[in-house]
Amino acid sequence: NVFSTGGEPLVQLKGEHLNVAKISEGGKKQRKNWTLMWTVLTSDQLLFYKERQQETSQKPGNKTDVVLPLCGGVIEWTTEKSSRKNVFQITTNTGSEYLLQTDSYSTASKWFDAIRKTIDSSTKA
Ligand code: I3S
Repeated sequence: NVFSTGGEPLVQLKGEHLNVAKISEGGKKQRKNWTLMWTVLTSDQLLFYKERQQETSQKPGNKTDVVLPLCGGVIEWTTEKSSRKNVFQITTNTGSEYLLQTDSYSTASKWFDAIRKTIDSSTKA
């Protein structure tokens, strides 16, 4: 379901609610605080919104609460950083670390695969 919305970033994966916890910012450890965020994957960024977005307003700058650049990032599954299941970690090229989690393995792996592909393609670009 890849679609382009007229000059806005190509949306690879439409919004879905995922649990998100930032555990490090710029290499500095943060207190873990899981938050349910509406998550959108574009061609080179992951966007987190506190509130569910309409498809027409899925663009950066429009009440985007967190923009996570994926170029140069690393994604890996982790069983050590949380007791929750289906947790994967994204490390940005500036050394920020985010955990993402959802109880559905198929949802988690769908996001994992899509983000990994996006990291690969935006890093090569
Ligand atoms: O890695 P931690 O510190 O065990 O993570 C837990 C804490 O973030 C905890 O909050 P408090 O530090 O306020 O107690 C959360 O409630 C837990 O969910 C965290 O552990 P999990 O295993 O859920 O990531």
